[in-house]
Amino acid sequence: LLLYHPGPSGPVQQLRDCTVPSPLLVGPISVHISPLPSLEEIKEKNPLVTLGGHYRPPDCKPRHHTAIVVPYRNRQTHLRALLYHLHPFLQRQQVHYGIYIVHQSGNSTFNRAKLLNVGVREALKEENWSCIFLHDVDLLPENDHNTYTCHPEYPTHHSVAMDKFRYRLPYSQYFGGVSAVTPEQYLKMNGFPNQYWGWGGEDDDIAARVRLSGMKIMRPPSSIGHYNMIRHKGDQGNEQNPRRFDLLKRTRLSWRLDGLNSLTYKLLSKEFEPLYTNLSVDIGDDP
Ligand code: UDH
Ligand code: NGS
Repeated sequence: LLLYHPGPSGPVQQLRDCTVPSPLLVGPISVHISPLPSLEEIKEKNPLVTLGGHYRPPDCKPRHHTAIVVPYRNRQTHLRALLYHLHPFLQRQQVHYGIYIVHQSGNSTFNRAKLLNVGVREALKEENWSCIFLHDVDLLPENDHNTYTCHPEYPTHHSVAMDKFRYRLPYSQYFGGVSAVTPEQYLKMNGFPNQYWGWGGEDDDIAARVRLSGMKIMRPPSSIGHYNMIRHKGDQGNEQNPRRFDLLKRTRLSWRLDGLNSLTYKLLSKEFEPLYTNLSVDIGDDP
């Protein structure tokens, strides 16, 4: 039911709050789709998504405003699969959302956590998001009861049951894959480390920051936080970081100095694509 009242500049639509849980949820979903549709086809299946990959539920007032931030380089088919699954998934959850792809330009060593810092900062410049999801491009959620919203007090780790780990946590402090913070939680932990160039450890550093800043990690039930990882080989330019163990030993000392408060980068372009906002960024190189 819609209610209308006249606003200062003509009639303003007043929507009822969206109900919780969303009546559109279906539970477990299959993510095995082939052939993978083109971006054009995905766009056609999601007519209410606006330029830059934004969406608001059309017939109720959303309770949540979630930015999805994806660290990215050279994973085109994964990106297409993610967009194909995530748009309808989030629409069924009736959240107001936007998808930000943070593309590391150039050939310097990949730096996932720094790209996430950039994504959070740029997303918050654009809108007053209440929740920010940090989302690997190759992880497809398999149950829409896994809602893409934030816990008011503590960061949440969502990818608790990935097929590649036989639907279990690989270890209790694991924080990789898909996780979420509010802007307040993000500030409290001084964001993420900027110094992890190459594969490994940055997610463990983020988990340590949660603890060191006086918070703890929340998780959805393991039966709900199911993810399918798209299989792939190791990436060029993201070789194992031999320094990760030394860096992790120092997180207790470094987290206040390195993070959101020391972040520098050059935003090369911001493109409003039909299904996502593409941020191309120069984050420098491994010193
Ligand atoms: N990513 C890219 N491009 C790259 C590297 C990483 O887009 O070249 C992004 C992407 O969102 C990916 C995330 O960073 O999902 C994490 O990358 P990852 O390689 O750490 O993790 P992933 O789960 O693979 O993709 C883990 C196994 C790969 C080889 C392990 C080496 N020991
Ligand atoms: C740990 C890594 C994490 C990584 C996790 C899962 O050992 O960064 O394995 O890796 N920590 C360190 O290397 C210190 S995976 O099985 O996905 O390749 O996320």
